[in-house]
Amino acid sequence: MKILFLNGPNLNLLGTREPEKYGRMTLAEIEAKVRERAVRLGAEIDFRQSNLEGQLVDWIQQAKDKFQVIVINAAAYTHTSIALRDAIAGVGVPTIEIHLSNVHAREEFRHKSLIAPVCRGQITGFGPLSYLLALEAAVSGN
Ligand code: CA2
Repeated sequence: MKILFLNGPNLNLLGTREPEKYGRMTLAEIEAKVRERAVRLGAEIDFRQSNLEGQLVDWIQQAKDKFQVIVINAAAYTHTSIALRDAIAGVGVPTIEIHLSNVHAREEFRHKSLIAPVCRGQITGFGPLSYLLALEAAVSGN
């Protein structure tokens, strides 16, 4: 099974700034953890990050027939992007929304996710573990 992990804007800064909000692990370190677990679960993963909304839309569209599941931390685009929502709805690949922080415990503008209604589910607030929980959910296929 092939799983596409997508990461949105500013997540390339993880581990370098705002550790009180997002922890001390870099995105590369999170990727390494996901890869390690994926090997154990017999899954193949592709792990990408972009600051550009259009790039994320392109990757979602291209996932059709190549990946069985998309796991996405859309970062700030979660709360703003109709384009990402339309891409997820249009591509028909089951998609899991994830966040490091608990978006519902933060500013009100983070409570609304434009992509949540077209995702299979949402995992929020478990730090890097959110990525591993999403991997488990993807592999379980529920
Ligand atoms: O908690 C999450 O995973 C978020 O998706 C992170 C986004 C935020 O806009 C969402 O509401 C929740 C922000 C990612 C920014 O990451 C940074 C990391 C280090 C330094 C600055 C930003």
